Amino acid sequence: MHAPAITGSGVFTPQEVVTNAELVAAYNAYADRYNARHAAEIAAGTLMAKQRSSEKFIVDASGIEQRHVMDKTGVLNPEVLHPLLRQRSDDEPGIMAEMALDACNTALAQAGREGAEVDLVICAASNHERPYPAVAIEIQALLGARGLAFDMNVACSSATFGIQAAADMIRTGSVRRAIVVSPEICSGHLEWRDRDCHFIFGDVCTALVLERAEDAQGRHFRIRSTRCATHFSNNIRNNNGFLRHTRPDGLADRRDMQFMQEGRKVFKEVLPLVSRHIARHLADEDVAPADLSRLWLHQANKHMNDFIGKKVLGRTPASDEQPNILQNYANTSSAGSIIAFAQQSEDLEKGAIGLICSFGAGYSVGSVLVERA
Ligand code: CO8
Repeated sequence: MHAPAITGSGVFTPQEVVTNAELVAAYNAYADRYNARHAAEIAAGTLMAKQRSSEKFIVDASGIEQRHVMDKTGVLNPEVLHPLLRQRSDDEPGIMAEMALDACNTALAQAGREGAEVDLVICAASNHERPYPAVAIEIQALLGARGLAFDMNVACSSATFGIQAAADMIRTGSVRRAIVVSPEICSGHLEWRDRDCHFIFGDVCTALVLERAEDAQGRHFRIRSTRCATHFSNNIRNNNGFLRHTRPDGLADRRDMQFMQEGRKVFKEVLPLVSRHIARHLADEDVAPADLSRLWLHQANKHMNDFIGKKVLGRTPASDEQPNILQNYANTSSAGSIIAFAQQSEDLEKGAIGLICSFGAGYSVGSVLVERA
């Protein structure tokens, strides 16, 4: 058995930023136009008027201040309200592979490695731009990597589940060096015409290099253990599957073809699930909460993270103990906890212990216990 380690991390951040002010202005223009167009039905009581969105609500309810997106022109056009991404030819790299290449190259440079030294690529994300060929295999080819590659989807927990899969393969020796890459184009499956969720998501790509600890070229994080769990719930759901066209209304612009959630239920049900999961993982590893130097949590909601941090540590964590990046990135699904890890881990001293934890649709929860080496 070999000890797996995280030896490099990379984040590709799209250049375009949508502030809450821009988002709310676009949504409110859409709502006003919608209400004007449907004034007669609304007056007759056969249609509900659209309520306006508010910057104050968004910050107070979630802590999100802005998000990065792959295209803001469509997102901010009240007649469009979704990103406009050109159709690429089959001979060009796909958009997810392009984002992935950027993040992977940063992670490989940090690890002191070349693409050709990688023998496993897992593209772990909450949506893939096509079912086949796997996006991971395209990334493998662009990197010049060897071995095998496959796509994984466990929604917000895709990256941590991907880390567990890669770490286990490194432990047993079936692969020597892996990349877990998470290109998340959440803007493409967010319903921007729904004020309950239009503020939640952003786009990004993260990548991690995992290899045997003995192969590490420099400072790294040894993976002490991983733990993944799932519990079925319909409270976060998307029905845009491949059978869509077989349904009688298959081409309709149905609301459930985009991201749907019962946010308040998710909030209430996921918090105890995650707190218990982390507590058991730490206890099984004989790690006391006081021994934890850092918690890199899933980035969906600041209040959720505050609650989990307090529950795990038994006190209010300092901001550097439980860093949040969601104010800048919003929820980036599986990439959120990895952005926090990539951007806020360099300062940790040898021997420091930290925990990456993601949670979300499924429900799913994944935790990775790491030690600075
Ligand atoms: N502006 C003004 N008012 C608003 C707005 C708005 N934009 N939105 C809602 N309101 C109103 C509501 O209508 C409601 O009004 P009323 O009381 O009159 O009914 C009131 O504000 C309160 O609304 P909520 O109860 O919805 O507000 P909450 O305090 O619950 O906050 C949150 C909403 C922020 C969504 C919160 O519930 C939350 O964060 N929940 C947890 C969500 C979560 O963690 N989900 C995980 C999803 S991510 C995931 O699993 C990945 C899925 C795959 C990726 C998909 C990518 C697209």
